[in-house]
Amino acid sequence: MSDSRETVLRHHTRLIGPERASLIRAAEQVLQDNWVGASTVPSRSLYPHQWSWDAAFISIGRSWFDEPRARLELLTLFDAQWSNGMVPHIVFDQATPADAYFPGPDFWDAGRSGHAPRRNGTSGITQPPIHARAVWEMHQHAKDVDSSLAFLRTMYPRLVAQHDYLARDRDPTGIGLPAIVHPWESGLDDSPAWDRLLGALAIAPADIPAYRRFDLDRADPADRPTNATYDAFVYLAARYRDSDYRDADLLTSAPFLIAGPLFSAIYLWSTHALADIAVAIGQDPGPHRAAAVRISTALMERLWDAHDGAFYPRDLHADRLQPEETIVSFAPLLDPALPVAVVDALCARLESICFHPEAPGHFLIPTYSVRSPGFDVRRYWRGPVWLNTNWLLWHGLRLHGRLRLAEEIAASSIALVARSGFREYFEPFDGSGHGTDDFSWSAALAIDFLRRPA
Ligand code: 2M8
Repeated sequence: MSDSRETVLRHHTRLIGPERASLIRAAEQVLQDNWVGASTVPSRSLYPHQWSWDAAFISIGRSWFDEPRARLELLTLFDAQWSNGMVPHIVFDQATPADAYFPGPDFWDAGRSGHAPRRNGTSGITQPPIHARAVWEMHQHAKDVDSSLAFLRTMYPRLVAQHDYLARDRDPTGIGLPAIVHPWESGLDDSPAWDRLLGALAIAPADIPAYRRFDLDRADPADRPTNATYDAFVYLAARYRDSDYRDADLLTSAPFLIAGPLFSAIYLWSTHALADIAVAIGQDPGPHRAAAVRISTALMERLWDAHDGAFYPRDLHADRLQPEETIVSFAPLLDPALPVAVVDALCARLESICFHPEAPGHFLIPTYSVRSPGFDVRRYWRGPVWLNTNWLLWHGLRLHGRLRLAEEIAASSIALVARSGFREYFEPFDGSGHGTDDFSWSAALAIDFLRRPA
């Protein structure tokens, strides 16, 4: 490790020692303040409903200090699961005013699908399936083991249904990985990873339904996706909705159809968790273990670019990889079966100047290569550091014994929230906070970073 990197690590570690307890208390307070009765809003101002992968991150953090509410969070989410197994990306709070968030329940009109549980109570798309992993991680440190086992038993069939849906209905070209139909499904909405595909859509203005953004009333426009990006988001969501969410028609109803490294790697990591849950409750882990082997093989065969030494999303219409130096490329570190040479290649890239700014006061890991012409220090998923991607990489690196780099990422994450509060995301060079404040998953994952044993 270079001297400058030792300095980065010392600089950040120094920030956490004496402040640990008060930082944990402050994070717990954010989660308490954002609790709305049976779930947690990501942010009171910007995201006033329940989001799917947020709920998983939030449950993991909350489970360190309030196991019943952590479990209730996921039960609430899965109560809105569709009958085909799809876990919706938003569960709407019916008491929240219609102008609090766009697109709201009327836009999604989920009742058009025969699978939606209650008319218009959810969105019509999904998000990365990290829930089985969340349930298993919570069980690892559960103090009330009986209640936790009962929770595993309740959740197991629902989680299996979620995974079955992705395998059965979301693999239109049979590549063995789940396809997503919208950047919102990726969780990294306006990542440059999708730029080329969105740019090629050639959307006629008449095909974009009239809409009004409410996020710009509540957030700085320099932080949020541009209006042109939103036009594409709304167009794609309307196309899928207008097919009545019929997954059998994906090849025609979803102009944006990709299999991505982050969504797929999370799916795989959760498949391993499903096997562990099955064992804990006396079910057969065999089918999950077999699925994990298949997904791991498909990741390497379909998303690995041997020439670049990187994982990229695959456009399923053109059957072509979409090379772009974004954070999604590193998520396959969550695969325990990843060959050592591939782990080495990913770590080398992570430690390059593109993703590892090497000066004291700089922070890891930017969501886009700092050397890319489109790198943006502030805008949403186009450069800033996010705690959830850091947390995923931290786990992936620990899985492969890359402890020094994992520790650097943890230290950097903690330093960011200690310095700037539980903001939605952070500028990598000065650590300033952006997006909404009191953001639930930043608080929840800070707790997990601080409390999980080394
Ligand atoms: C962001 O996405 C929503 C749309 O789903 C938005 O921008 O309005 C993303 O960061 C997403 O990953 C996250 O789940 C959501 C709520 O925190 O906000």
